[in-house]
Amino acid sequence: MKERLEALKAEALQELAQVTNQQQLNDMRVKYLGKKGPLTEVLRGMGALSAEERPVIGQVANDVRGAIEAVIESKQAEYLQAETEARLRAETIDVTLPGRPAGLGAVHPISKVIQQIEDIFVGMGYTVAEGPEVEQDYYNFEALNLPKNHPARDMQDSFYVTEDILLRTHTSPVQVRTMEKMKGEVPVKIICPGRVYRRDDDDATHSHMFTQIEGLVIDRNIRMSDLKGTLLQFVQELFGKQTQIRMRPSFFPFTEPSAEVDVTCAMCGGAGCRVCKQTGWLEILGSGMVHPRVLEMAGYDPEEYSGFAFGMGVERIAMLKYDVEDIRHFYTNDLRFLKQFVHL
Ligand code: 2NM
Repeated sequence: MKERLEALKAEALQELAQVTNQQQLNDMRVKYLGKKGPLTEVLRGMGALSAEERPVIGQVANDVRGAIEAVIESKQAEYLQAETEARLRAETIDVTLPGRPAGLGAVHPISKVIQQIEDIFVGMGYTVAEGPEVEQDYYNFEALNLPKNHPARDMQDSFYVTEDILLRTHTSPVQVRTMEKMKGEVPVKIICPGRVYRRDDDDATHSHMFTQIEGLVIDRNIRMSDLKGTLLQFVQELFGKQTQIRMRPSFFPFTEPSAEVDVTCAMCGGAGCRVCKQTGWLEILGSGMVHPRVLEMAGYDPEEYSGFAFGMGVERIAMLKYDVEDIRHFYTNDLRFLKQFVHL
């Protein structure tokens, strides 16, 4: 029996030496150490042995089992280590590789122009004021010298929420609210950027929603020349030092006198081109001296104080600055359009 065990050990160790993978090793474990294996069979036959032989053979059987197990365990450890190493190799991350470029967004051209205009006026000592887009009739019309049934109210056909509440048609109500808050204190020196709404049919140059920036200055002795000098300084910072302005008489219910302001066309320098329709001039601003009734309603004595105000459409300025031919490009959010402003 001892010889059978030694032969079994030799056979197992020789066969184990040929094993090259985990599957074969599992098979060997079952074959030699399993319940139906030869070792179990030998141990089961030990009952037939004499009392002297039994411990001797038992010892040999245990040694054989131990030797086979030792080889299997050592191979098992070898495979586990090889598997771990292969996994680490496969899952290695090279942290020194450059990252994938993150797509950079761009500031929307309208936001860009708002920021530029705000910077220019902040540089002149103005404060930026904002207010609600859903506004009361009083602030949008009444306080701006546009009483009920005034023809200018039809001129700016509005979006009404109720009989008394509407989407603001200009940012002037923010200026009225600011004057109210200032309670007659001077100077008032503000610009008001924001969205405004008018019931127009959309086309290449009109939108029912657009962006306006209005300015207001109130103090003692504010004159038309202050308005003119301010606007000249403004357009020269925005369009370039060579820019000139001209003022033409106009009408607004909330200013008297009123003037439209034209700038020399930056495209052709005033020679005449497609953009300025051969006139050399571009209309970009409405302006005037604040109407005494507007001052009075907002709590400023028109005998002591005067002011100027102006307003402009941001989209129109952005269209001129960036040579955009259709206002609807600003709202369509076509990435082919927006991406052109990444580097601007
Ligand atoms: C314009 C043209 C002329 C204007 C007037 C006022 C206020 F509130 F002070 F009366 N704010 N803005 C004004 C004047 C706006 O936009 C074309």
